[in-house]
Amino acid sequence: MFRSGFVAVVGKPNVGKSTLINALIGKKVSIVSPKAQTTRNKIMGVLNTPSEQVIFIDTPGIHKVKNNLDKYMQNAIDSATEDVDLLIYVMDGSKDFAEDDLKMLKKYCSQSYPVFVVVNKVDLGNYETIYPRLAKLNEIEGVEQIFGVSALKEKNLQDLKTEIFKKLKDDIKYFPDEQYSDKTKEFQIAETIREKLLWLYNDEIPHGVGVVVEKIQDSGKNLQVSAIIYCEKASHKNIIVGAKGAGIKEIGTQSRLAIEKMLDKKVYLDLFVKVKENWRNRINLDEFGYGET
Ligand SMILES: Nc1nc2c(ncn2[C@@H]2O[C@H](COP(=O)(O)OP(=O)(O)OP(=O)(O)O)[C@@H](O)[C@H]2O)c(=O)[nH]1
Ligand SMILES: [Mg+2]
Repeated sequence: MFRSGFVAVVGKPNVGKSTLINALIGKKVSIVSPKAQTTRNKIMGVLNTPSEQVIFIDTPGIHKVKNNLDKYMQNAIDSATEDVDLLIYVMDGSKDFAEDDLKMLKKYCSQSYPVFVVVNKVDLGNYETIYPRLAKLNEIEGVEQIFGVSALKEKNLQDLKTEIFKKLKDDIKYFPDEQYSDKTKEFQIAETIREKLLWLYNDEIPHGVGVVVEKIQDSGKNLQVSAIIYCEKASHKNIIVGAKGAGIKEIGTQSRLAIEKMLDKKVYLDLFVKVKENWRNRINLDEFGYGET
C-alpha cells in the first residue's frame, strides 16, 4: 500500500538539519554552510520510493528575533510545524546539549504529533561522550525515538528512514515523481549564490545578504541568468566586489559551476551587487526573495 506524509525538521541553527534532509533524499534541496542561520525559508524536499512519498520540511534554525527577517524566519518555523505527521528535532551530538535546546524540545513534545530526536554529528564524538547525551534524552517525556546519526557521513540513516515510513498516514501523492523540491528554479539559483557567499565571507556579510534572480532565459541547451546580491552597507559591497572585481568573479565562477551541476546545462551568470541599507528590517521583504511563509 502507498503511504505519504509531511515531516517537519526543526532545531537550533547549524545542527545539520539541511544536511540531514539532503542526505535522506539523496539530492541537494537546501543549502548548507558552517555559519548559523543558513536556511531562511521553509523548504520542502521530497523523498520518493516505489511505496512511499515523504515530504520533509526544512526550517530556519531557532534563534532570537532581532529584525523583520528573523520574524519571517520564526513564522516559517511555526507554519512548518502545523499539521505534520512527524516532527524531527535535530541536535548537535558533538557538544553537550544547552538548556534552551532541551526546553525547546520539550515544547515540541507537548504537541499532538510524534517526535523523533536525531542526534547528529556523531562522527565528531565517541561512545563515552555521546552515550550520556543520548541517555539524557530518554528522560524527556514524549520523545518517541532517538537516533544517533551522521548526516555528513551518511551513517545510521537507513534505520531512521524505516521508522519515518512507519509514521506516514496519507495515501495521496502530493508531488509528481520527478519533483524533489517545492521551490522554483529561480529560488534554487539564488540560494546557490547565497551559499557561496556564506562560505567565502565572514559572518557579518553573508548574514546581511539577500539574493534575487531577476531574469532567467532558458534556450534549452543553456541558461542565461542575471541576479542581484543585496547587501546592507557600502563597505560590504566593496568587500564582495573585491579588488579589481576579484571577489565577485570568484562568487560568479563558484556559483555558475554549482548551478550547472544542479541543472545539468551550461549557464551564463551575470551578478550585480546593490546596497539596500537595513533591508532586513523592511516590512515588505518580497523584493529580496522572501514571500509568504
Ligand atoms: N561533522 C559533521 N558535520 C556536519 C554533520 N551534519 C552537518 N554538518 C556540518 O554542520 C554545518 C551546518 O550544517 P547545516 O545543514 O547547514 O545546518 P542547519 O541546521 O541546516 O543550519 P541552519 O540552516 O543555519 O539552521 C555544515 O558545516 C555541515 O557540513 C555531521 O553529521 N557531521
Ligand atoms: Mg539549514
